[in-house]
Amino acid sequence: MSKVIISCAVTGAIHTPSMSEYLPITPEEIARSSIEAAEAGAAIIHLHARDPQTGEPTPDPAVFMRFLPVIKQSTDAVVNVTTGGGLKMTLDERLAAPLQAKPEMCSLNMGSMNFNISNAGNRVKEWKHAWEKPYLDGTDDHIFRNTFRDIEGIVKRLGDEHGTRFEFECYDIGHLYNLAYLLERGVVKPPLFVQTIFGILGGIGAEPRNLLFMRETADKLFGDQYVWSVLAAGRHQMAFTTMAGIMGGNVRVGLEDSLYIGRGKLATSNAEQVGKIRRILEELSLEIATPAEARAILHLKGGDRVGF
Ligand code: KMH
Ligand code: ZN
Repeated sequence: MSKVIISCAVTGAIHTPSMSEYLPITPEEIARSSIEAAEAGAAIIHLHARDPQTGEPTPDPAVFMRFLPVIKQSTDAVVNVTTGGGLKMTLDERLAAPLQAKPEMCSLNMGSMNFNISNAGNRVKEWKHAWEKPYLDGTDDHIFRNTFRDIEGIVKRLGDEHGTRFEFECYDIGHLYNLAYLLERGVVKPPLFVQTIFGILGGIGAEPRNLLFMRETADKLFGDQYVWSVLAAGRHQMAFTTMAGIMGGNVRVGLEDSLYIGRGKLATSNAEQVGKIRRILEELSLEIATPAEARAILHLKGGDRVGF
């Protein structure tokens, strides 16, 4: 049985500073939280950047460059940079930092979709920053754009030109078929790292039967040409990642996907979530992959061949 790759998504672009005081915001906080997550057992660190003053998601490569080298110098973890960016960014903005960083991995979202996070701030009593509420409220009219042309452009500009490989973000069954279409045409190369995502409003719901359905569909479409991983939003995070581990899959945790460590209890760090899923997996006699093992499983180019 292959070892389990733990990815940790440390800050994202969904949660806002008023939702949790523990969400890393500044480059220093993002670097520290990433290093702690790697020390706790994450082999892959998935990264977004935020405006250091306001916490608003930013595509600015200069901000990314304040934490990417620090993480690289302090850990052996695989650095995975978002191409999804934040909700209001154009595709060119989303690609600015990845094109400069040329990381070993980037996320690649496998379809255009509704992405409604307007309820994410329901428990917030007082907003710290003016951008937060309108940012979330606007998502009931938001289309997260990822056309076939967009996706193929990203594969060409990052994958073909810089050897970056991808975490294929699949939020619904159709996204698996989109990826299969690209595989058939030779646009993407195996082994595909398929991140199946549950519980985003606009994607497939977080129900165990959907986990089975996504897994069965991916097996049918990709056979032995893929490496399966699971993330689930909010309160479903630990249950779904545990199920994934039992079923032979890999897992993603982190404050991008859930701010909680238990019912009604905020996680105080990314490392706390990594430590929790690691304990659960090890109790199930599963072994955790090191960054070197993750690189071998996913055919990555190596941490010495990046642009930071
Ligand atoms: N926010 C996650 C559900 C990206 O960064 O490209 C998916 C994600 C997207 O991580
Ligand atoms: Zn992300």
